Amino acid sequence: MATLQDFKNNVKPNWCPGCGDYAVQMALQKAAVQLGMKPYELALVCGIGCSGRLSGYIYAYGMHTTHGRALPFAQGLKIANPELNVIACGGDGDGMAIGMGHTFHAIRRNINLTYVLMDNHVYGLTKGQTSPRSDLGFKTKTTPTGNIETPVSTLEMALAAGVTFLAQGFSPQLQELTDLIVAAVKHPGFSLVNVFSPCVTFNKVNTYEWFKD
Ligand SMILES: Cc1ncc(C[n+]2csc(CCOP(=O)(O)OP(=O)(O)O)c2C)c(N)n1
Ligand code: SF4
Repeated sequence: MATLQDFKNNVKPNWCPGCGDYAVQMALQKAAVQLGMKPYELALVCGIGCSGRLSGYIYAYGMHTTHGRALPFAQGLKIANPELNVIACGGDGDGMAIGMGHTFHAIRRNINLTYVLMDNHVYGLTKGQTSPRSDLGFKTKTTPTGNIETPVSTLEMALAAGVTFLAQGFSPQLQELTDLIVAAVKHPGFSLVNVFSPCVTFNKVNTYEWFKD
């Protein structure tokens, strides 16, 4: 039986101190242990963004793909090797902006994989522009007078696409998030786990306290 240590590699994450993504990484590792996986039975397929770096920080198969394209890679991988546990990860920009078409169609295609969407309501990696999840009025360098676009509701979009497993977690609630990922992986179809994973550097509005409320 593999332990948490077996899923750790020696790469030091370069996320900012306090970033919500650390806990998502930990929850994924704990879930893999809870599910009795071995590192070679897990493939993490990530998009581009701070969240996309996750595939490099866990000892398992990892693919750091292209922006908004984690799901096409992940679906191809699962079709080619159905034995693998395939988990795709990415940010709200990755999945709800450039990758939105892929997200919608992957949900309705219902291939057996899990998508962990790390939602911080902002583009972190590119230093703080609005994402489709940003609140109305949210001020950034690209929206100096405030965001005028109504945010996308990820969960409603997923329901409209016919999602067969849908959950929402919060990165500081580590055990709950782990349990959600475990249940998602066990689900025999496409599972979406949306995780509120705050960006402490470029989003001073949607903070841990804000998400908690
Ligand atoms: C085709 C393409 N367009 C734009 C970019 C620039 N880019 C990189 S990451 C990113 C958005 C990141 O935001 P998000 O997906 O929310 O992830 P986060 O960094 O917040 O985790 C953008 C626009 C890119 N790498 N490739
Ligand atoms: S910029 Fe934001 S999302 Fe990126 S590592 Fe820092 S806190 Fe996390």
